[in-house]
Amino acid sequence: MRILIAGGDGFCGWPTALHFSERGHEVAIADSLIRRKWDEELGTQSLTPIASLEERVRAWKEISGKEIRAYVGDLTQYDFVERVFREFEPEAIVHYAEQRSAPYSMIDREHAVFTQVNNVVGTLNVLYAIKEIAPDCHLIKLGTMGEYGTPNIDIEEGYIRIQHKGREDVLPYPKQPFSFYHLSKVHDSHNIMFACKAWGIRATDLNQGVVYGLWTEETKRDERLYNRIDYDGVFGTALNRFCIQAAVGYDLTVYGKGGQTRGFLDIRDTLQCVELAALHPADRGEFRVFNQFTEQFSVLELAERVQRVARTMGIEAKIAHLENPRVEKEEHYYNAVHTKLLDLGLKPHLLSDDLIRELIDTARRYQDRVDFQVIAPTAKWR
Ligand code: NAD
Ligand code: USQ
Repeated sequence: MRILIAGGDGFCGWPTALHFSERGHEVAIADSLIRRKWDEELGTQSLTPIASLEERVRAWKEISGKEIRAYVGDLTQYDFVERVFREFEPEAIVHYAEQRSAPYSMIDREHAVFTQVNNVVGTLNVLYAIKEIAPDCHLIKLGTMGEYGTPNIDIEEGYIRIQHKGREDVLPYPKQPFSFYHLSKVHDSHNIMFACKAWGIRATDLNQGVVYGLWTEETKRDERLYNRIDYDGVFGTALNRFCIQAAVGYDLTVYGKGGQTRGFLDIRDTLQCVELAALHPADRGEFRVFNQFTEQFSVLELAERVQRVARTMGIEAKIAHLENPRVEKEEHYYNAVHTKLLDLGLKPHLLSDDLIRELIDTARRYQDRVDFQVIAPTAKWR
């Protein structure tokens, strides 16, 4: 299959590109490399050292004998998207290329506007490129579980059957997103759903939970293939942050009570899910929604788990309950359905103490790269 990985220089995108290439697919990456600029803007960097995209692709060729084409450009520029589609003629596109941090989108007006323009316009351009150049191309779009928020009823996979005044319909599940970033994903979902209906595009929206872990089979093979992992207060996410904090002796940053419950998954399962979606494409005109996570945890549960595993490694990690910078429920009901990917054959890597130990070990190895000044949360919702 000819598969385009938009956002292929990022945390999920780079290992995905290698995963598909290893399995014999023809892979191209499209990325503006803007994520590396946000590191500079925020004065932070990946815990692990990462090679340039050019070097990554060259190293992969040397190690595997396989070629990955790299297109550097911005999806918000239609001439770029058009060129990539005309030259590469993708049969599927995995679209990761968005500003993905909720705190970044809440820094101020400029960051909120940037996030929504970047994400919504980029996705619209991809939809037009599919319509005009590759109408059969399957759009595999990364959405987020955060589109749903935390309603006091079970969360379904994309749609809910509703009875109202004696009539019944299956409608998009109500959305109560957590931030301007999460809102951008809702806007994308609406645009994609409409394009499927109007133009007969095939699309799968993967409402992904929080991704943890770092290493995949391919990224382990050589230093030049290492993936990025974020620990800072803007791009770092809950479990990965806690492991790195434990390793460097920084109190684990639980926001408020820590009763916030979310869906989580191992990065190796991100690759599996995206592959399953690609191998079982949506029909023409179909807008499929899968909830992409494997387990639910509260933030405090994860911090306590990291604390326990760290203790077995001789580390006494403390938990700090920081004032919550976000507006969110700290105690709530949460039960989200996630069976569609399991039905397609997903074999989850459930959270293990070994994975936590491996992350703590990795963080110890690179502890000199950790800057304590960027760990605390800075963006405030109020
Ligand atoms: P990331 O920031 O590491 O990677 C995103 C990549 O997209 C970067 O390399 C960036 O340079 C590129 N990009 C951004 N805007 C672009 C544009 N306009 N044109 C071209 N390239 C652009 O993010 P990630 O953690 O790999 O997340 C990938 C996707 O998965 C995102 O859409 C995110 O919303 C979604 N997601 C991530 C997580 C998670 O925990 N990391 C969880 C759920 C969903
Ligand atoms: N949290 C803490 N301490 C921390 C970091 C986070 O208590 O140090 C809490 C947050 O308040 C929140 C929860 O942990 O309640 C999750 O926060 P997060 O930063 O780990 O993840 P989030 O902001 O939700 O965003 C991440 C990705 C995003 C993706 C989303 C999936 O950055 O791209 O869409 O996870 S989901 O959470 O399902 O919306």
